[in-house]
Amino acid sequence: MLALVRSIPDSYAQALTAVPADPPIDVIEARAQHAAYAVALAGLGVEVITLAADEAHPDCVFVEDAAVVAGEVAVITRPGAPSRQGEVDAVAAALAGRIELHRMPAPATLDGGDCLRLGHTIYVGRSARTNDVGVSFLRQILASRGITVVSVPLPPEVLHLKCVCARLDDERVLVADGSLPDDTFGEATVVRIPADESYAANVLTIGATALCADGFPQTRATLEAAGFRTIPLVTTEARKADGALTCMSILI
Ligand code: CIR
Repeated sequence: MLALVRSIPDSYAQALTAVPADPPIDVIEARAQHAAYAVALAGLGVEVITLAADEAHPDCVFVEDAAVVAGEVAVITRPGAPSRQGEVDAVAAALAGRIELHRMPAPATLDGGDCLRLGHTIYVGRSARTNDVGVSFLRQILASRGITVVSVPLPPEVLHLKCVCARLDDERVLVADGSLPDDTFGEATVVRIPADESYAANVLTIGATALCADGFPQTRATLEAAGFRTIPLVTTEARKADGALTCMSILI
């Protein structure tokens, strides 16, 4: 497995946030936390490819939003935040030659953080960042590859679908209590965590190991009870910019 990650620019202190970070983002600490994330992935046998930071794009570390990989192809997205749309070129260049690329045209918008894959289904959050044209484009590209795209309406306060849930494996999804209707994920088994730990719903599983946000004991215990070895990672500086663990890599 290969993970594409992207270094943190000095401008990360100006990353998009729903509420201003208090205390402010510490870019040095953010880089240390990001390095630990890359080391954790490498320790699991993942080949980590690191793209250079782009000072013109404060949010560029959140590479997940720039591409959706499924069905042997990658859809290069058109991120919903205009300030982020220029992030995708470097990601597309890094993926070119490794996987077939399809570029999402305007007026479609879609952030990878809205996409959660379980087996042959991708659930796509209809957030403020992802519009119906974006969902339709993804559906059109993936239909011939045996992948079904299901649109999931999101309340306005949820930035991305995976802010409140994440894939555990092809049959199980981790969901923060009270965040989504019970029937959102069809036949999949829903593993619940308490609402007051909802930030920690965004876990990144690699096989039987779960990278999880440090400081959320009930989520960690839930993951271990579900059979995962857990690796807690400090994510305070990603969180200040409304980011979490899956946001910082594209897995191929
Ligand atoms: C943004 O608002 O776009 C970034 N500050 C955070 C993006 C987090 N990405 C993700 O959840 N996939």
